[in-house]
Amino acid sequence: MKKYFVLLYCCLTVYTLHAEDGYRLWLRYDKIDNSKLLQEYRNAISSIQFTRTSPTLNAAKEELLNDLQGLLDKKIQLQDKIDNGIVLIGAAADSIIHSLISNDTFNKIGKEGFVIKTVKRNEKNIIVIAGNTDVGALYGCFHFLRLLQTHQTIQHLSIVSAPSVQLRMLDHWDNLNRTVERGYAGMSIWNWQKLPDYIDRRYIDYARANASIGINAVALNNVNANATILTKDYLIKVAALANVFRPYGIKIFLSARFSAPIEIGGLKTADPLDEQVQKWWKQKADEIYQYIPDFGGFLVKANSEGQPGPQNYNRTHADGANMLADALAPHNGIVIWRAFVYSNDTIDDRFKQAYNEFKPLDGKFRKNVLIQVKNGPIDFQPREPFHPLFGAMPQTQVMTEFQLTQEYLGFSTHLVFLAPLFKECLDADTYAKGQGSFVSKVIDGSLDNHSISGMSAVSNIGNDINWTGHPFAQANWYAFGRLAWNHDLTSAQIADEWIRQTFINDKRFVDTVKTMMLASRETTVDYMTPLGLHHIMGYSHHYGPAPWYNTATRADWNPTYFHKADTAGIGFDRTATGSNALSQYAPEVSKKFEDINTCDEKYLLWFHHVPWNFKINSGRSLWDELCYKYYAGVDSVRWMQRSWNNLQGVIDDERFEQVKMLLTIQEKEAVWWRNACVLYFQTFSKMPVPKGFEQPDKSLEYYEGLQFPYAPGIGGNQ
Ligand code: GCW
Repeated sequence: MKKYFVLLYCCLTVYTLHAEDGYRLWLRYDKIDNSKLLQEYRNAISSIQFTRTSPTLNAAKEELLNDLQGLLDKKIQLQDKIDNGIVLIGAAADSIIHSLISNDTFNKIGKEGFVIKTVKRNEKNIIVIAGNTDVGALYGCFHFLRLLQTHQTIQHLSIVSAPSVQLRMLDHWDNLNRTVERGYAGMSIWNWQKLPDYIDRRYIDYARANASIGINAVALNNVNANATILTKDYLIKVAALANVFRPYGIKIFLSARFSAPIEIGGLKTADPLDEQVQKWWKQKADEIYQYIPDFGGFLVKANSEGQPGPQNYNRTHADGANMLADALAPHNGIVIWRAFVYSNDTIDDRFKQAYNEFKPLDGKFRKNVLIQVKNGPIDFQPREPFHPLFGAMPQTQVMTEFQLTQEYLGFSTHLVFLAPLFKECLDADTYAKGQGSFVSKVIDGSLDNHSISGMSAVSNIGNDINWTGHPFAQANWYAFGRLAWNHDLTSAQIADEWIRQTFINDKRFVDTVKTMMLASRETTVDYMTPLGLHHIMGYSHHYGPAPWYNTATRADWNPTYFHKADTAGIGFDRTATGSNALSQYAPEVSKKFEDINTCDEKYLLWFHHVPWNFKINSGRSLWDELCYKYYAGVDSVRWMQRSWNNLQGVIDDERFEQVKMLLTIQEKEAVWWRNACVLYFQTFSKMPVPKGFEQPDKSLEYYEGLQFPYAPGIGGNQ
């Protein structure tokens, strides 16, 4: 008997351990734990009906059957006649749907939008979920499930929703050997060796997760690309993934290595104006579309950080992009050309280089080219001003590139909710066409009437059981998808939804965790790079602080290049007396930053070399304020720890403990950042750490001596 109990106990433990390992992301669909709501939902939903079958509607059917059964804890039937409590799913062209939803409504939702509406038919209450396309209907189903998971009422539904941008894309920096450049969540989820025959369940769950938040495109491989992905053997593997993703509305893109015609095509050149090269790419595109008829197109990093590109042949970025665009155009494919370029030879401020390179090319790109611009001018720092290319290329479709993987924000051990960072960029006013010319309007195409639009983000996904390493890093994947769908959502709304779906709807838990999440980005800025500091992390691996580092082969890979601390002060003068990077913005924008006395302090050291004793708004000297911020950052992490610890027992122990351990690491590393930076900058300011603050317990030499030969995520293009 005892044996059985032990066995049962073990099974249960294994079961619960597995159940709360984070694998299910926000797609949990456990039984609604509020009895009143459960009753409401059970009354409203008795069975589901699909107008037709199609691969996408079948995916929706499987999703609804499983998930509703989980949420309502009752068997959900498939029906073929209209009855009370039916959820009816289909597309505009289906006659029954057409009879229930007006044309007007369908006109509002475009190709991928959806409507969810409570209607009456023959005295029966039914809920219609429909799109103009099946994928729209699938998105509607996921939204409907979200309503239930977040405990919304589903009486009198009338939801009409359409995406803000067309291309909502994840860029994986995954190498073919399964290492992930800047990946901190294990190896690549793409198991190239087992593809095309072995379809890992993860591929399907990945597609479900993306579809649930509207992500409709993925670039599978690193932008530091290996041409092998374009060979037949690999295209067959890619096609197998495309088959899994297709029902979920996801298109595949590949990062194309510009020199592929040489490396895998046997040509002597990759010159975009060479006819043989053009022919090679056309044939390659034709071949790809044979395997993947809905292939999205190419993502290209060219003439950047050692990657080959058109400039190797004295051609422009437009020449390079257009050649690929011409090869893809017959198949409706597109080219996403990255603007992350800074030259090896130019000594000009790195901030300015992408703009200098691309602005003169405005209007020179084909219609099926999108220029992908990082949110800020340097490189995914904890805080950057918006990239001056937004609004500067009205005749070119420009899209954003965000970074979910936390290369500069604590890898996968720091809890940093990135929605506020994304919003800061999207809500920034470029003044390109006067007040109100927000980055969001540039990239959704509305400011300049573009026909394609997009938002992308570098993925933070790996084969860790919980996908992203840190349970809270899942929130960044989620937030990106939700914002690409609707850039008007607030960070708080997104956090709220995510917490409810990923953990529980308990008010105290939701409120506490939301407050933590919303403060977390500013907290990280404070303990890493307050007041506009940037790029002061460890060399190459980017782990931890190294503001002292000054021996990189290029000046602009050195932290000292960016902070410019000396005995007079600290910060990069980018006004007219300095690099004049500010002149790349519209005058209304540069006006906000150019005066040291009125510049928003969050960006102060981005634009000014500020004397140590300069009085800033708080009344403190710059030095004191810098210390104050670094210390406040650490204090906030400690506050997060306390808040989290108070939640013990409210959620499962497994994720509770994981987050607790990770917060301990975050606290240690926040102290490391603070101490290392304060001690180092103090060698210039020669001022004391203000009274009352705990004094660093280690020396600057200690911090300078730390080495991390095996820090994760270092790149390559294997
Ligand atoms: O953020 C930097 C990274 C590189 C990356 C590069 C880029 C893929 O340190 O690892 O390379 O940007 O965006 O191309």
